[in-house]
Parts: sequence; C-alpha cells; structure tokens
Amino acid sequence: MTQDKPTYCRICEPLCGMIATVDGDRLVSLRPDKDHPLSKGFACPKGIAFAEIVNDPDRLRHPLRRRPDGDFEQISWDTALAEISDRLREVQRARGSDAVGWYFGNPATFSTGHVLWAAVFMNLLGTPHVYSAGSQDVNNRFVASHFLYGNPVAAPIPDINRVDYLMIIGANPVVSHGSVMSSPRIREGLNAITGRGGTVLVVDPRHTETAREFDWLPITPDTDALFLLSLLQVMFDEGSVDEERLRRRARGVDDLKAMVAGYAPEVTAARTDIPPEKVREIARALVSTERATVYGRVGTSLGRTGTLTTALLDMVNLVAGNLDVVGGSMFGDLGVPGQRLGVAALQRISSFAWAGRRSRVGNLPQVLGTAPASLMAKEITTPGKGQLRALFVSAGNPVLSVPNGDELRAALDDLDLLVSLDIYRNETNAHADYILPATTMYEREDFLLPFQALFTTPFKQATEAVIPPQGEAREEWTVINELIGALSRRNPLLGAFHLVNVVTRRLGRPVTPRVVSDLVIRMGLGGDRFGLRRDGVTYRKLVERFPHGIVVADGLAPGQLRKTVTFADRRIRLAAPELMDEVERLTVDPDEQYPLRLIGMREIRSENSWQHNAPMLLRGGRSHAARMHPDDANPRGLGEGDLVTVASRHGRISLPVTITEDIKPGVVAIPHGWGHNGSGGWTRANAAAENDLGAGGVNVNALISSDPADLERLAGMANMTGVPIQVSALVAGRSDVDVSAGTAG
Ligand SMILES: Nc1nc2c(c(=O)[nH]1)N[C@H]1C(S)=C(S)[C@@H](COP(=O)(O)OP(=O)(O)OC[C@H]3O[C@@H](n4cnc5c(=O)[nH]c(N)nc54)[C@H](O)[C@@H]3O)O[C@H]1N2
Ligand SMILES: Nc1nc2c(c(=O)[nH]1)N[C@H]1C(S)=C(S)[C@@H](COP(=O)(O)OP(=O)(O)OC[C@H]3O[C@@H](n4cnc5c(=O)[nH]c(N)nc54)[C@H](O)[C@@H]3O)O[C@H]1N2
Ligand code: SF4
Ligand SMILES: [Mo]
Repeated sequence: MTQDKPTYCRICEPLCGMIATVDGDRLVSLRPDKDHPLSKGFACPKGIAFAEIVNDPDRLRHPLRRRPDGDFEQISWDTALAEISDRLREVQRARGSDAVGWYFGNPATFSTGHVLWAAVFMNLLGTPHVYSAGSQDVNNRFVASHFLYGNPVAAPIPDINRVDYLMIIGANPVVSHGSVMSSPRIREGLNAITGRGGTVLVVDPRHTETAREFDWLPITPDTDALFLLSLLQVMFDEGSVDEERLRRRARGVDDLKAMVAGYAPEVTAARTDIPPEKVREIARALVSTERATVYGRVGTSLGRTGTLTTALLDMVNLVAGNLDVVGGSMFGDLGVPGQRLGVAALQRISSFAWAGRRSRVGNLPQVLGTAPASLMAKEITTPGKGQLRALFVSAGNPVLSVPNGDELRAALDDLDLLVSLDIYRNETNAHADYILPATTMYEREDFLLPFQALFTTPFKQATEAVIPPQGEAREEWTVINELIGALSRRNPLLGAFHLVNVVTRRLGRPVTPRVVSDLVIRMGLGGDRFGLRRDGVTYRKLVERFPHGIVVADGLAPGQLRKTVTFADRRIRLAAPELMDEVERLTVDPDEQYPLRLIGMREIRSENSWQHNAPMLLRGGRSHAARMHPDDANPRGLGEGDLVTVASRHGRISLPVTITEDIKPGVVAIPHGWGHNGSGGWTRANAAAENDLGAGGVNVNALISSDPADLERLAGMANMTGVPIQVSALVAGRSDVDVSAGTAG
C-alpha cells in the first residue's frame, strides 16, 4: 500500500513543496506539491530525481573503516564510534583541542540539527578550525552586513513580488533557483516583473539562461565594484539623491561621496567595458523608479574584493532610496522579540564577532566562527601549536570545492584522523579513516531556521521524516552528541552539554533540533507565543494542520532597519575604514601571459559535485566543457568539442571546449564540482569519466589559488572569478601534457 506524504525539497533555497510517495519504509517517488502555497506544483529535475539518490545502490548504508591496503570495510556503529572517540581523545590529549576541526559543506545548511550541533560542538571545544563552504560562497555577505549594520546576519533580499526595475548582477536564478533568497517559482516571479511593464536587467559576463529571458548587459569579470562605484558617482553628481533622508539613515555620507567622486563612468568604462551612457541610464532608473532594486550573488562574491562589492550593492540600494522599502531590497523578519539585542550580545562573543579570531596560517579573519577553507591544507601541513590533526568533514566535498584540491588531497593523508559523514563516497572521503552514513533529507524531520528571514513571501513549513533512515544511516546531530560525550571528560563546557543531554533524555524530554525549532516557531512571526496568540502556530500545528506550509504575511514588511542595525544610533555605517581600504585593491596589472578571464557557472541538472550519479539527471548524456567565444576560439585554431588546456598561474586542466556567442569575448566559463575520476563511490559518474574524456570532468579549482595572499582580505573568500587564464589546443600525443592534471581523487 503506498501513501502520499507532503514534505519539501531541501537541495536548494526555494525549498519547493514535494509529495513523497512511500511504500512502507521505501520512498517510491517524488512529485511537485500542487497544494504548496508558493511553489504550487513546481519542482526542478534535481528535486524529482532525488528519489534515485535516496535509493541509489551507491549510497552509503553502513559505517566504513579504511583498511591498511586502502580499501574500506564495513564495521558496526559501536565499533566506529568507539574507535573514533579513542583516536579523538588521543589527539586532544597529545595536541590539545586546537588540533581538532570540522568542515561542513553546503547540504549541512539544509539541516537545522546538523549545522546547530556542529557549531555548538566546535564552539564548546574552542577550536579555531571550523570551516565551511561559506568561504567559497557567501561569507562576504556577513562581513559586509557586519560593517554596514553591525549585524552580520542581516541579509537584504529583493522584493520580487513588487519590484518594477530589477538589476541582477552576478546571479543566474533561472538555473540556480535563487540564492540568499527563498523564492519558489523564481522564473515566474521574474517574468511577472516584465509582465507588469517592468524591467529585469542582467549584468553578467555570460549571456546566461536568465539573461536570455530579459535584458543583458555584459561586464568584464571582477569589475562590479567599479561599476557600482560609478552608479553612486552618477547619483550624487546628478543631484538626484535625497541627501537629507540619506543622512538620517546613515553615517559617512560625505566620505562615501568623496570616495566615489573619482569613479565617473568614463573612468571605469575601460575596465568594466560598460558604456558610460548605459551607467547613467541605469543610475537614473534606479533612483526614479518607485520600486527598484539591485540584487547580486555568487558572481559578485567571488571576486578579489567581494566584501566591498557586496557592501556597494547595499549602498547603491540605500542611496537610490531603495533599501528597506516596498519593492526594493528588504529585510525579512523573524519576528522574535529582542532579536536585535540578541545579535548585539552575540557580537561580543569572539567566535561570533567578525575577526574575533584570526587564522594561524595567513592571519585572516574568522566569519561567524568559521575560517577560510582555502587554508585547511596549510593548517594541516604547517607544524606548530594549533596544527590541525583530526578533521571531520560533513556534507562536503572540499577536494573538489575549495581552491587547489590537489594540495588538500595530499594534506588529508597527513592527518592523524579524518572522519566523514556523508550519504556517498566522494573524492574527499576517499582519504578518510572512517566514513559514517548520514540520512538524506527525507529521512529526517526539519524546519529550516537559516532560511526563515529569506523568503520573499514570509512562509513557514515543517516536515516529519517521510521514511525511516535507510540502512544504518543516522542523523548528524545524533552522531555529534556521541562525539561530545566522548570528549566531555577533558572539557568542562562539553561536559556540561553532555550532562544536559543525559539528564533531559532520562526525563524523556531530550534536547533535539525539533525542540529548538519549536521555540523559534512559537516566538516568531505567526507563532503561538506559548499560548499568548491563540491562532499562532507551533511545530506540531505546522506539521498536522499545515502540512503544505503556511504563508504568515502577505509581503515583506518595510521599516526593518530599526530592528536590524545594532549601532546605538541605528544608522548605517557607510565608511568603515576596512571597507574603504579595499578600494586600493581595485587596480590590476594586466597579465599578458594569461589574457583571458575565468568565470564559473551552474547547470540545471547538477548540484555542485554530488548529483552526477542520478540516471534521471544523466539522461541525454552529460559532459563537462569550457564555454568560449568564437573571437577567442578562432585565433587559437579551436573548433567545437576540441580538447583544450586551460592554465592559470596556479594550475592547469584539460577538457573539451564549447564555442558560443553567449559569452563576452575574453571570458571563459567552466562549471565546478566535476573531476570524478574513480576515487569516489559514484559508479555512474566515474564510468562516464572512464568512457569519454570530459564526461567525468575535471576539477576547475585546480586553477584557483589557496595562497593566503590571494584570498579576499575581509572575509577570507576564495577568488574564483575573473582569474587570469590562458587557453590552448591540447596537442595530441604530447607527453608533457597530462590530461588528468588537476583532476582530484
Ligand atoms: N542547478 C543548480 N542550482 C544551484 C546550484 C547548482 O550547483 N546547480 N548550487 C546552489 C548553490 S551552492 C548556490 S551558492 C547558488 C548560487 O546561485 P547564483 O549565484 O544565482 O548562481 P551562479 O550560477 O553561480 O551565478 C553566478 C553568475 O555570476 C556570473 N559571474 C561570474 N563572475 C562574475 C563577475 O565577476 N561579475 C558579474 N557581474 N557576474 C559574474 C556567472 O556568469 C553566473 O551567471 O545556486 C544554488 N543552486
Ligand atoms: N570554482 C568554483 N568553486 C566553487 C563554487 C563556484 O561557484 N566556483 N561554488 C562554491 C559553493 S557556492 C559551494 S556551496 C561549494 C559546495 O561545496 P561542498 O559543500 O564542499 O561540496 P558539495 O559538492 O556540495 O558536496 C556535498 C556533499 O554532501 C553530501 N550530502 C548530501 N546531502 C547530505 C546530507 O543530508 N548529509 C550529509 N552528511 N551529507 C550529504 C553529498 O553526497 C556530497 O558529498 O562549492 C564552492 N566551490
Ligand atoms: S528548485 Fe529543485 S532542487 Fe531546488 S528546492 Fe526546488 S525542487 Fe528542490
Ligand atoms: Mo553555495
């Protein structure tokens, strides 16, 4: 007997509603939920194909231990946890708690228990070695907000439902489905803007899937800060800014004006390649359109000055009068009383505050308690106090996702202990001592705290697990509780946490992610405030009465800045010296040896490194290729499908080229997350690699530098866009060219 259960997808940020068809303990299939108030029957191919991932024969179902010959053998959970605990205690005894670390990857963010418990564990342990995918993604957003609002977790989102002029810069929501914004049916949301007579302008070096549906303005990679400075210069210069209002809302207006004065569109055009008249036209539109906003994401985060660029996005919105107003760039509201004071208090804790700690290698600041993942390899191999010796990797594949995977791969073998928690064997845990099987999203209940303030229509949904854990899979937070128990003797804070766990469990009221989520739900927007609001929701009510989720407000509310800015005068800071100093980094020396610029891209049937094994997503063949303009291909004698070598100052890779007019000349786009070469457990992804060069792909991050000097200064972000490269034909039979160079495993 099959049963249909409403739930939601947790692969990417819209969190689309899903109906899971379940037969006993087995997930039979997934289909989009027509009754979901926001996604209304939409789901993308990855979401539907997830049933194949849950049931994939390649999935991990039992704990594994590495044998001396390098192969893995199945062991029991008891043995695995006992051995890991012993080895962990040994590292802690011999080298201190500073020798223990954790890297959590992107899917961890989509599991409240996972991120919360990992963060609590590492914080109580007091180690600086906490890493995440954030330093390759979004950490500069937190740092920009720290400087502007005194609140690292404040993240303005575009009011998609009401905006009439939207400039998208460095994001491709038609493929990515939106990021740092949860907006189901985003493509429809964008089309509705033009449908109501508005404009969507896409500023991107590639004529992306989003740009193809709207207006495209090509830009030279990693020059966005210059373009944004010019927009500000025009706004001030033409006197179109409501300065009185601006000064009421922000400090540092004169410093900002003085700074942008040197960046007239004529000055920046040579670098951005955007005609000055076009800059003026956009600046005027942003100021004069009642409901207008600028939205940027990965493309504006991964440049050399990502924090400055991100801060400038908010400054453009603010100066144009578009921040914190309807139809502009708005702040979601958790609705929890005292949230502003809570953040202000948290900021006093060094592991939360920006640069509360700096890295041992490279002296780079921590962001929300995490250090730059680019440094992991050197933290492992650099001797001295605080050297990283035991590492946990959960829901991540850093050998493919961080710069210089070869360096990290070699360093991992140097560790005293490497433990992975994953649903698959991948290129990273190929080097682990133990691999522990985790549940997939459909095997756990969840209410996703990190996304609550990011919905463009305020919304809440909680789900029960739709099937029990498959095989011997366990939820990460339960495994973390065991690890905390193992280290509790030598560490009073962990000891206290462990005691709370033991006592509450005995009392039959264990501390679980659900208990924490319930608290936030009840205290937040639409919550029952523990009985004070009769119609309010609780976790249980959400699951039982609103299984498809519930819209908790018609739209985002304006006027949130007062609740967001933690500075005593509640005014935004426009001229933090750290930010202003970044301007000096905007100059570059031309590099004749590496004349082209590398950018990244995402594909509709792929999610970072881990969905290249689902048959549904591989249908019709897949291949990894570099995209290049004919103007660059022709002089190099390159034809469609030719193998090329792409080299940067830091590495080289070889892969096929696709020639397309849909990219700015001088720019080459290569997707990341590829480079499956047999070391992981992904049979189909690896087989593709063996049969046909290019099908398993290569690791583009071999071209990216992990040198601390090359990381963005304020957030320690990897510089993954605008990287100087050269491209040449791969000469057949040349023995000095290693076709596999740069692949990982
Ligand atoms: N299908 C699919 N969806 C995904 C993912 C996936 O792998 N596949 N990954 C998820 C994740 S982890 C994230 S973080 C989000 C990311 O979500 P997005 O940021 O929307 O996705 P990207 O495709 O990385 O978009 C970045 C865009 O920036 C452009 N770009 C690159 N360099 C520059 C530059 O210097 N300036 C400007 N202006 N543009 C530039 C690129 O051409 C690209 O179009 O997507 C999520 N959704
Ligand atoms: N060049 C370049 N590099 C990039 C980017 C780029 O744009 N360009 N983007 C960066 C970005 S935005 C991101 S987010 C990172 C992603 O980098 P990572 O997070 O390091 O890598 P993923 O490929 O997302 O790997 C996710 C792993 O989690 C596992 N997994 C899936 N679900 C679960 C679960 O529920 N529990 C557990 N325990 N494991 C699970 C998968 O099997 C897979 O092994 O890559 C970054 N790297
Ligand atoms: S867009 Fe696709 S992967 Fe993302 S949440 Fe929706 S169904 Fe899942
Ligand atoms: Mo990401």
